[in-house]
Amino acid sequence: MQPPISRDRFFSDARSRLAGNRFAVATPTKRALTRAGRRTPGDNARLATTVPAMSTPTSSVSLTRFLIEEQHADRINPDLRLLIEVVARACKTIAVAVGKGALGGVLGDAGTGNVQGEAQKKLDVIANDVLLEANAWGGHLAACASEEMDDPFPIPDAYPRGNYLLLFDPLDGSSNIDVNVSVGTIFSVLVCPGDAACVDTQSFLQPGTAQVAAGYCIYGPSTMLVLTIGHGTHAFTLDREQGSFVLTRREMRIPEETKEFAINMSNQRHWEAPMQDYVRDLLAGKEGPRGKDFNMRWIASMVADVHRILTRGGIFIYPWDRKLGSADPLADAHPTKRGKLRLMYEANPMAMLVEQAGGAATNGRSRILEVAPEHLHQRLPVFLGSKSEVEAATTYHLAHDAAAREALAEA
Ligand code: AHM
Ligand code: MG
Repeated sequence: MQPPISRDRFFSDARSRLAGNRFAVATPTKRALTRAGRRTPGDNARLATTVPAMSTPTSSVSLTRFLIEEQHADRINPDLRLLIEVVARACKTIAVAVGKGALGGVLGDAGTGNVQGEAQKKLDVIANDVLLEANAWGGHLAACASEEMDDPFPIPDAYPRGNYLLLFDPLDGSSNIDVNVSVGTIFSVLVCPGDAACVDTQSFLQPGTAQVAAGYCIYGPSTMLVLTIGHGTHAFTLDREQGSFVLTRREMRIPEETKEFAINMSNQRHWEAPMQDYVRDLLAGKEGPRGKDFNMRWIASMVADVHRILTRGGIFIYPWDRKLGSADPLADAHPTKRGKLRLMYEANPMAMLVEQAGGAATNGRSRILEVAPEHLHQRLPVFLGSKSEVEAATTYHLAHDAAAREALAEA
């Protein structure tokens, strides 16, 4: 006979099962739940048999437990583990603010602009402050850098300084907030190089391959944290009742092939020739050179688009376009005028997550993680997702460049 099951254990099991998204077994009936509340001798045994497949609480893995197990496996040190926990805690606070919507008075413009000349939303500013405040006193960081701040923010002298650098886009896709579409926080963690004090911009200018952790938190129908520390990409869902992130997908894998692309088609007339060719062939479908029909999705919230791609495959593209400020994609334009998305706190962390899930990420010509940064707020074209599709899009650009070089040599 199975051991008796207490009322608390019964409900905690039910909560764990909801958090773990395992609905394959029978949900306890209302009567069984009522009985659990007013049990009499013998009821426990009956309950145990009424709900035979109830898993024990230990079957759900919290973010804390996941990180401690990674530490035991020597894949993360205690400082980085605690830093990630602090970021996750800040994301929970941001999730609450985002979730309040109009009731919290947090929608609309803040009336200020960021270094990129973009109007800041109230929630951009709130999310930035939450991340700064949460990370200031932990003792793990030397400095933070953010999409919303011109320069790095050194940890104040009043607090101990650590060895890590944290970069973030506090609320990506914030133009979607007022229409109640998913937005998210993107973050990247670097190590302070050499003996530098690490309070200046130069310390942050490291390629994406140097990231020791990267992730995003998506504030959607459920709040999810998707994380890599260089050993796979894993997804955690926020259990709102318990207040903790629970591992719901270990080792996410992006299918290598896809029939779905994500791009803002309204910019088509501003694209360069290889982009025009690539998308023309996608749209030609079965009858075209690609020999298959493609579907299109564009949420205009990178976190949400990338989350879909990590979940079911696809390619996400924000290509170079003429109206972004440079005259030629290959010309030596100012680093902040080479694309729409930012290298240090958007493209690099997303590229690491995608590569760790078996996908690929390029700027149309080379691997994003190997781009040498020149500017904290540098921008670049982004192609990421299903490996073979990213390779196909990249090939269109490289073949175009090779043909242009040949034509130049022959002239
Ligand atoms: P943001 O960081 O200011 O929110 O801008 C980035 C966002 C991405 O989330 C999204 O992919 C893109 O901008 C959408 O751009 P567009 O409105 O040009 O389609
Ligand atoms: Mg952004």
